[in-house]
Amino acid sequence: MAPMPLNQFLLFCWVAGFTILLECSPSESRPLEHLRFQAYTRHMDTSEPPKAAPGPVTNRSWNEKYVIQEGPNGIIQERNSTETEFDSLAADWGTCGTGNPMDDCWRCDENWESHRQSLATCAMGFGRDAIGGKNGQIYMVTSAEDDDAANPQPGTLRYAATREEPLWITFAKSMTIYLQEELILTSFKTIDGRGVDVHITGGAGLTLQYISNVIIHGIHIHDIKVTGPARVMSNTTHVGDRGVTDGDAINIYTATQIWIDHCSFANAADGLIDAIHGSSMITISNNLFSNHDKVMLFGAHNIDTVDREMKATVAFNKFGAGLTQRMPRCRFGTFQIVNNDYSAGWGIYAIGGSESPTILSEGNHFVASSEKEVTKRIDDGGDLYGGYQSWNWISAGDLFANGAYFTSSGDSSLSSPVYTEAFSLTARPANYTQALAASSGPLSCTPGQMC
Ligand SMILES: *[C@@H]1O[C@H](CO)[C@@H](O)[C@H](O)[C@H]1NC(C)=O
Ligand SMILES: *[C@@H]1O[C@H](CO)[C@@H](O)[C@H](O)[C@H]1NC(C)=O
Ligand SMILES: *[C@@H]1O[C@H](CO)[C@@H](O)[C@H](O)[C@H]1NC(C)=O
Ligand SMILES: CC(=O)N[C@H]1CO[C@H](CO)[C@@H](O)[C@@H]1O
Repeated sequence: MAPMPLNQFLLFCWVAGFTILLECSPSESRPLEHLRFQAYTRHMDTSEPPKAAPGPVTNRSWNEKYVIQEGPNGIIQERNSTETEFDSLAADWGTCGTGNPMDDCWRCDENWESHRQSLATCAMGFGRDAIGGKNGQIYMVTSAEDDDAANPQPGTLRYAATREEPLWITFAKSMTIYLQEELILTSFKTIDGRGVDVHITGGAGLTLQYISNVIIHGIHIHDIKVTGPARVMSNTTHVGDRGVTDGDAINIYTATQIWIDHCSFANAADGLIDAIHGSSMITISNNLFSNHDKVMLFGAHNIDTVDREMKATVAFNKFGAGLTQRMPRCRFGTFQIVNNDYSAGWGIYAIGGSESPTILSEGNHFVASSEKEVTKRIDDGGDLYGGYQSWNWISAGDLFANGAYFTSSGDSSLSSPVYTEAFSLTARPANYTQALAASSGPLSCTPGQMC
């Protein structure tokens, strides 16, 4: 298919209506994810979107009406089916009708508690290869204590997080963990808060440095403070002298294959999630953010050209009340920001950056409050790389309300290689974004029932 300007492309898809999405694909060379998950609709139905309630998914009628499913052979077929047909499709294809593709991968499994590690196959976006503690043992945290950061006691989160072997870390009961010092994780760990209510609050946050393959799912992290200097174990063979922390809820430093899903974040001394200094292959999905100034930072410095390699996906998050800026703020790298709910507005800007990052904004729902512009190009004193006009920022299929607007720049063709490179998962129509992000944050999960 010859490249086509974005507006013509969208019109084509609109008119094409029920034709197979593949034909609407702006590029033939998109990664595997595109082929695997290009289900879902381009029907552009204008009826009211569903009000998906957080909690168990029991009513599938919405998906019956809208979803197009991809079959086992990669054959995409429109589904206009009855509930019975749906159930058999769901069984065949492992979907469950939340409409949210990552959730569909696991949320309808009533036996989620005995299949915890199947979550590790559900990541999408650039962090899709993050396997966390898959194939490791389940470690159950029994104590909320954090008495000795240099020599953690068995049963604590810090003990589990610093072990050498892969671990799938769960919690015996609901608990509030006050971390005396930053919690430094090792590779191949999952922190899985499903079934309990875990809050990390009042003290330090999490540090993911020089590691890979971490999944953090279903925990609350809030009211994080600056801590240190201190001696902190980073793995069982190393206890280091750490300086004063920034006070991030999660600090990702030179780390890759990271998936942060269904967590809630509010209020920290510095960023809620900062991924810096050569970090990459990150997916931040289904999280609920609220009450904070500097929400999410990708790349910290105007001289960190190593961050040109950074790739991150920000998908299905809800940016809630009381947020000011950095949803996210990007430097150098390549970012797909897709199907996020920005309906609570933003104080200064939603999506911004410096040093010519590539930004592909798709299917987001932006509702401005007093500040109308979604975007902000920030002169941080670094190289402008030919000026703001040449930075590749594009909005495709976003929904704007209350005067919100996105200022595009650079390449204006969605089919150009620069945006193909930024593509990591297929956007759903922005009309559905609020419903898709409605169960953001930790889910309430009961053993024997769907989450
Ligand atoms: C499912 O939702 C639809 C529309 O919201 C409603 O008409 C129907 O009665 C619901 N079915 C059940 C079993 O709750
Ligand atoms: C789906 O349903 C609509 C109306 O209910 C009908 O017009 C259409 O032909 C159906 N499509 C398929 C593939 O069965
Ligand atoms: C332990 O941490 C130190 C300091 O970060 C690092 O140099 C070392 O390679 C780590 N060891 C292992 C086994 O990961
Ligand atoms: C609720 C909502 O935002 N509905 C919109 C869905 O998309 C159509 C077509 O773009 C709009 O007209 C609706 O307002």
